[in-house]
Amino acid sequence: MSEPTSAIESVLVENRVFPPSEDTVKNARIAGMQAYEALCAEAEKDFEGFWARLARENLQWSRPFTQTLDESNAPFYKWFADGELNASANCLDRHIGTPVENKTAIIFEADDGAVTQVTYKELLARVGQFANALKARGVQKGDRVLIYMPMTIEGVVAMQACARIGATHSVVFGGFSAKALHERTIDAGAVAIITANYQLRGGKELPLKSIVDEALAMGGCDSVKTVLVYERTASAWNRVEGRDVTFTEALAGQSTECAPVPVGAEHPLFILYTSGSTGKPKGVQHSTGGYTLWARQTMLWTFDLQPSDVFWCTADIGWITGHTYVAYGPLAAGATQVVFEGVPTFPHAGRFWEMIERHKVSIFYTAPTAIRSLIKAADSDEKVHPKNWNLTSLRVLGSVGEPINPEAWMWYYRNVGGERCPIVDTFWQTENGGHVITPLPGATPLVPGSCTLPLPGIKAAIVDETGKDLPNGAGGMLVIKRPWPSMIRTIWGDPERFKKSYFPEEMGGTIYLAGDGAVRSEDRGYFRITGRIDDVLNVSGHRMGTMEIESALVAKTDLVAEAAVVGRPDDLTGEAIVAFVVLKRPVPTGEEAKQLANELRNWVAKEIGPIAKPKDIRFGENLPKTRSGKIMRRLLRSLAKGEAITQDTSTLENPTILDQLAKTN
Ligand code: 6R9
Repeated sequence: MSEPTSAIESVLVENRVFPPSEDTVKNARIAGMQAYEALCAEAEKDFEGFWARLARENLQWSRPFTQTLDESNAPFYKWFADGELNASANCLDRHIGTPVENKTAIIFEADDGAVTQVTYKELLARVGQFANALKARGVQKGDRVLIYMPMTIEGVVAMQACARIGATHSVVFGGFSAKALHERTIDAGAVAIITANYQLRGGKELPLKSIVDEALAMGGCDSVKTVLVYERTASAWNRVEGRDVTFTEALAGQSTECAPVPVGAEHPLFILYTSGSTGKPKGVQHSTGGYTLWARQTMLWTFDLQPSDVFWCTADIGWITGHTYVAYGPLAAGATQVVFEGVPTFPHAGRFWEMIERHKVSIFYTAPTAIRSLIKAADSDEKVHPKNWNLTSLRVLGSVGEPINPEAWMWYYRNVGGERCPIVDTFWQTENGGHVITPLPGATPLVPGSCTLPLPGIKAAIVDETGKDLPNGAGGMLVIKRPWPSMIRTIWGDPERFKKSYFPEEMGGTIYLAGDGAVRSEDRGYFRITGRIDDVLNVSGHRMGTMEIESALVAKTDLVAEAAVVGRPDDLTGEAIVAFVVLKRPVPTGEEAKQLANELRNWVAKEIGPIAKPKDIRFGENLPKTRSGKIMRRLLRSLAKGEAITQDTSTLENPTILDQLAKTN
């Protein structure tokens, strides 16, 4: 990267622009803004032709498609619908007989530092064998399989094996509770669950299998016939005879060859549950054709992936980022990638930098929350500052999951990227399948804190409530005006909710509403995401519904009468969860309040998972409500931030509750 055009050190860092260096442009896949604009123009001129070309170039079709986009039943768009393919074949088999077959596909680094590598050929054999094991247990095309696994090669193999036989996987993050797992197992109607006895994180052994047992014991999961258990550690676990089988037993005698099952392009590759505005998580359903196309294409465009790159996305396979940029994209693009089991702070907070040096990582993709916590660690301990490691292998950096504040951007740019590596601040969502608004390393002049411009073919815009375009500089709602291949197809089992959540009638019913607020800069038209406009919080890059947490709190019926949850800005985690709780007993104070707050925190961890624990719990004898009984959430947001109340509170039944709710416990 060349010097910033304006080097003024000020808080207005957003004004600084970092154009790509000539060298980066020269060797890039999309070289310079003209190349980017040419692709946008191609999509503008012949939208379907553009996507058809990319689908043919990126994917191997066992039956070519003849129709590109079917809008006849909008917003249930169909892409490449009469074509047939297999996602696993497009990640593995495609490389056999090419120089990629003996290339390292995955460099796995375990929590304890042990390193294992597999080539593409070896990975294909492992996926084939696992696919045969699934078939032997009766799993068929169209079945749903739940995956509750640690970050391991086995986790990726399990996902690929499902794809290979046309089974739809649903990965549940290993930090979710038995209750969350139970809910998802039933909603998906899973026939099998793939798990491990334990997972290793930060030197600790954490249970997985016993949580599966607990979930299945909650009842209503009769569809589950098999639980496959990867014995990650030597520790004992409880076996349920007739239902449980270890990986070793299941794989014994199975051939490593398994022909990939061709499926229609619209066949559901996976369901991934994410938080929405109600208490019930949404099963986001993705397709095989459109999704795999974008997973590969964005690896090439956004990361400018070259054959010699070593790619590392730090996301867990339990999130969409781990689906698209660990389990599918890097493999479809023939990359060598690092898969990491552990956490960034174990055994020390320089682990990421040490691993970049050890594995010569050239493309590094992580979340702002991780960067902020590592900045903090480096500030307090020089020994874990990135300067202690050789990071010269890096050439592209990425950010995902939440807005990156300009200060964190600058630190990442200087201390990790050596002022040499472009940072791609990729905006996208579980529902998008892959990147939608992002800089391109060899083209886009970067502005810290901005995800810059939509990818070619993505018609992103900022509109008001009626769907009318807003001018640059005016904040509004982020929408995508035309369908794109990797978009969500429906909410599993709830098409009405799909329509209602994402395609508002007031905007005509066919425009995708992202649920984020955004603004475009006056000068460049660059997008900056201002945060969710619905009841969804973003804590450390994890999506949490306020209603989900409220439902969990009121489920503690012996203690809680009512609860309201809001977010407040947090320097480290982006947003923090604040819960306002009315107990079925007098408002506690002092030690009792602290103890009850802790009890509720642990309860939420048990109901949803530790990531949903409120940071701050406040007690009051009531919640502030309007005359019609609506909770005044805006008031609660002010209280959460510790701001003075400027809103009209004359309608409050009992204004003294504001003083109660202002106190933290
Ligand atoms: C990929 C992923 C989606 C929500 C999204 C937005 C926030 C993601 C962002 C970003 C600003 C970025 N978000 N990337 N905000 N800049 N580069 O994170 O999916 O878990 O579904 O979250 O995350 O608020 O709506 P998901």
